[in-house]
Amino acid sequence: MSEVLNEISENLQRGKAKVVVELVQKALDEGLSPGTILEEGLLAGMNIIGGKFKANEVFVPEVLVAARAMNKGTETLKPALAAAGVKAKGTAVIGTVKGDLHDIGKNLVKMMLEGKGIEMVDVGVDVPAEKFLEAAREHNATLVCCSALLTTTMGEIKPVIDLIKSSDIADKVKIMIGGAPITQSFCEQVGADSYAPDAASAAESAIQLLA
Ligand code: B1M
Repeated sequence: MSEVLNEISENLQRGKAKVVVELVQKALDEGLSPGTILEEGLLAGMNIIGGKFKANEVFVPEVLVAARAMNKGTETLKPALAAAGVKAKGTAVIGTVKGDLHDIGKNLVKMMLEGKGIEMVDVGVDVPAEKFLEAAREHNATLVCCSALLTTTMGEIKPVIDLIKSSDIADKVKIMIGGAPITQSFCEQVGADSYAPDAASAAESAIQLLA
């Protein structure tokens, strides 16, 4: 692998956003393709962080700074990616359900999915079912991600699923759910397409759902 790609991956893992931006520009100047810089530099680094997070080797602050470096690097790369015709792997809507204001986990999941090349539409917190549906329609999303952190708000997930599954876009949209009180058996009970216990697993699951 090219030295500069290695450096991008390593600095991204350390959360050095400014250095990552400089290295992405250097890689472009050296003539590396934007797709290669994305896959073998930025995404490679983010995948390592995702694995370490899953294994409890790094924690939320490290993931957040790495994700910020990933976002800055991607911003630098975006014009070149668009020019080279590298397409996003799909669009997903993400939000925390109605009555629930917790957003740290949701933001982490969002960043990890962005790290996988998925275009994310963040509808925020305290999101009613109708807003998830409207955003999915408006942005032509094929994945809706619902986060819930309270036992009192996890019941708001089913109305989102019921509304989407009974809508005109039911056939093309998959639903992924997660958050501290959510389990696989709850996922099956409410009819979601997938449950992920953490942000790294959510990113893997999203890629499978979008495939
Ligand atoms: Co709140 N809170 N909180 N809180 N809060 C909890 C969740 C709680 C467990 C604390 C406790 O009592 N031990 C408890 C819930 C109890 C229960 O329901 N059984 C609780 C409570 C009760 C409350 C209030 C009701 C307190 C009150 O006012 N009396 C209130 C509710 C407000 C509301 O939402 N309406 C409240 C408020 C708050 C703050 C505003 C102060 C703050 C939120 C700030 C913010 O988010 N911007 C807050 C916080 C910070 C917490 C704790 C301490 C931390 C949550 C967190 O961010 N964790 C939490 C206790 C705890 O978890 N230790 C607690 C880190 C984050 C990375 O993890 O969100 O689990 P998490 O996300 C993980 C996974 O769950 C998963 O991936 C993430 C990364 O691995 N995941 C997904 C999450 N979403 C996913 C979606 C997916 C897939 C995976 O697919 C779509």
